[in-house]
Amino acid sequence: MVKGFHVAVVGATGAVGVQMLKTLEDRDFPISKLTLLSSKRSAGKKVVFKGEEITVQEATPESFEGVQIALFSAGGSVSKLLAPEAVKRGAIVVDNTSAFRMEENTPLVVPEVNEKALFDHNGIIANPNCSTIQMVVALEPIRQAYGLKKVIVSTYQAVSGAGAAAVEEMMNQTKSILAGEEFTPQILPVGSDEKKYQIAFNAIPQIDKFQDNGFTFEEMKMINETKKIMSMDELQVAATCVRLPVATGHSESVFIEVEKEGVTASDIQSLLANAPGVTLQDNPNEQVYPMPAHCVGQNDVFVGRIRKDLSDDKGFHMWIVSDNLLKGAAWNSVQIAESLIKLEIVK
Ligand code: NAP
Ligand code: 3JM
Repeated sequence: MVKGFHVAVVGATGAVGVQMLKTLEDRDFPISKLTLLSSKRSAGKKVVFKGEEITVQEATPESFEGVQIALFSAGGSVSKLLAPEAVKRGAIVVDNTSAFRMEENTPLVVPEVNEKALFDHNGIIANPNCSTIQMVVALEPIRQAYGLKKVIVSTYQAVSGAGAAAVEEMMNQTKSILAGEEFTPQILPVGSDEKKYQIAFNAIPQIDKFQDNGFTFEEMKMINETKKIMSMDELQVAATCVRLPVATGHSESVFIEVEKEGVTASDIQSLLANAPGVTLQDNPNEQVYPMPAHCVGQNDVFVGRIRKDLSDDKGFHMWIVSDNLLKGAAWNSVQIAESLIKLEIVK
């Protein structure tokens, strides 16, 4: 018989948490007890998991007594406060926020790329940013085969990456605009910034807060996390992150420069056709390319529009799409938890 684990999901009622529960169900994850945690607001709410009703509880340090695996996705401040409390009580934490990602003793893991980094954990394992994850899954096989010198990415990010309330805001704005009614933007681009902008029928070139260097924090996450996951401090990375009125599914236009000379677009297509976690959708003659509406609900990273640059022999362009709530968050976390069991890091 497969052993079950006591699993806690922190932020179980959120956009990521809901997908976390669905993924645990779909994967038939070995669970002996499931503890669902949220803020005071949702405490008492009932959630059905595998046909059984579970009551959501307010997350407190004591909530983690006996928990073996804790999946955190309730924002950075909650993780900073409660992840150490979970570790103190013997749990291993998979954290979906940016709270610990760049700490030296915290592995930042995408199993297709650096699963072995899990062995170096000190109680907390960080799940990278959604936009970083889908990009490194597609780029790692290229890096291994041909070397990687430079990455320039522009993102087209879905609203669900900003939480359930942001999706509701987009839907309501859309209805208001179609009905010719007034509305006041309240959430996007960033909850804690003063100005709010319309997302319906718009594109907002700000995700997370601006840093002193002119990049946003989301852009800096992509830059720093990519180097850390690939163990390549010297990699040249630049990012521009843009929010679009798409509910789910992040898209990325990516330019890369490889180290090796003479690589062809079809070399890269063949490589990605057989890469773990990647589905190649690249046939311009038949208008085949990835799109967010077609990737929703799927765990893979979809890659297409692969073509060689017209003036740079080592330059390639591609289009990378994935479900930001699955590979970008819930599936990568559950996949990490599965790796922890497979590698006997949790027993
Ligand atoms: P969301 O839809 O707004 O949900 C937030 C969740 O956190 C809800 O379950 C909420 O519970 C809970 N929560 C809020 N304050 C809490 C508190 N003080 N104590 C305990 N639980 C609390 O947001 P989301 O989109 O699911 O994202 C949640 C977090 O996951 C984000 O803040 C981010 O750090 C991370 N995230 C990571 C990725 C990634 O790329 N890896 C992607 C998206 C999000 P209530 O129902 O009680 O409000
Ligand atoms: C995705 O702490 C917060 O306010 C959460 C901000 C946030 C993050 C983050 O920085 O953890 C919202 C959406 C992320 C992320 O994955 O980086």
